[in-house]
Amino acid sequence: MSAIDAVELRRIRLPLVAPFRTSFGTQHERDVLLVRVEAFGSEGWGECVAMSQPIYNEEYVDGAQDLLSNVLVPAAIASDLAGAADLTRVLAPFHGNRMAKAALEMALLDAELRAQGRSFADALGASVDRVPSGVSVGIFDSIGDLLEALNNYLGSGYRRVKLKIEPGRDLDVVSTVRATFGDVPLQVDANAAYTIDDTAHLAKLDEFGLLLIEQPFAEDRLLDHARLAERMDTPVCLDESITSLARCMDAIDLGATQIVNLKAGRVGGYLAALEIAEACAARDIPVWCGGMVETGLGRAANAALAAHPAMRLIGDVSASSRFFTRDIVTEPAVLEDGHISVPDGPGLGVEVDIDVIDEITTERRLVHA
Ligand code: OSB
Ligand code: MG
Repeated sequence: MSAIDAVELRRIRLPLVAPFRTSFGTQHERDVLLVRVEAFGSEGWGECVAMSQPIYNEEYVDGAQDLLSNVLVPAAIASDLAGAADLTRVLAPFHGNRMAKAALEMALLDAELRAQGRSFADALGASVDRVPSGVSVGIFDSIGDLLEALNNYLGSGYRRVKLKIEPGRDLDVVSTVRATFGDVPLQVDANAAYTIDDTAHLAKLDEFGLLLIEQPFAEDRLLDHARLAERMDTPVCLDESITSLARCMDAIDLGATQIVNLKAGRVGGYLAALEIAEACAARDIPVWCGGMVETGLGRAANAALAAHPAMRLIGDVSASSRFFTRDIVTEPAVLEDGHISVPDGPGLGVEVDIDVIDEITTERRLVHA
């Protein structure tokens, strides 16, 4: 039997401070699946970053919850799992579903590291104790409202801005933002809203000196991204397409990605993310830490990952208040001098506020060993 004594799955609902609109839809709240484990003589928490519906990638919260409760958790409990790093091997027979797997691994890592008195930051090879913070800004109907939001973010100290774009809301938006805010570090994210036929149009973004363009085309269009990269000076950066170390290396070798947005959930967990970060560093490919509108749990883990030396660009690791009025941890991430500090306590280094979690829990299921 494994070192896992019990696993609890919880669904919570967290309202967002404002709707978050991307080319794939508008979010009004975060519907999150939390995983609590009793393992290695300790307790740990994980967070599944899948969205309510399969509109960012193919995963979705109900699917992840079903798979975890009926397949992944029972398999892990029945296995000879010796440590969190062993979970990849134990779950290897089950294809895909990386966000579901990542949530369980995150909880196990938290428990194991707490038992060892060791932090996520230490385990992930963090080299700094705070990271500069970027903010991902959604699509607005009114350019005036967008400029006002940007003015507030920049006023509070964010060091880099990512603008969501889509066909019809791209060149004009970027041009106006540049005209208003000058040479602020700026990049754009299309969430796969374009096709190769938009190449000439997208190349017009070159005049705005963007840091990068993120995922213009569909997830499986690696060669199209490589063709775009040949026609554009702005570096192409893949997000949705990067689902594993192999896919990432292929994308780099094909010329489909000059920079990598790394999200632990999308690649199956923080340990897989670390492996990718190291492989990118070995190839001199800059990496930055993406976000999935995480609660204070995922935000703490992301801050640790973003502190790795391979993270050469500013990531989407923002303050909790960018999305939430109330978080589920006792000390939510705050912006200080444009930075987020990297927790250094055991495990995730943040503590859950169980009263808040209880209050917003919509479903609960305990799986015993
Ligand atoms: O494409 O990076 C993305 C949020 C949800 C799903 C996909 C993306 C995003 C963001 C927000 O851009 C990142 C964050 O601040 O958490
Ligand atoms: Mg993205």
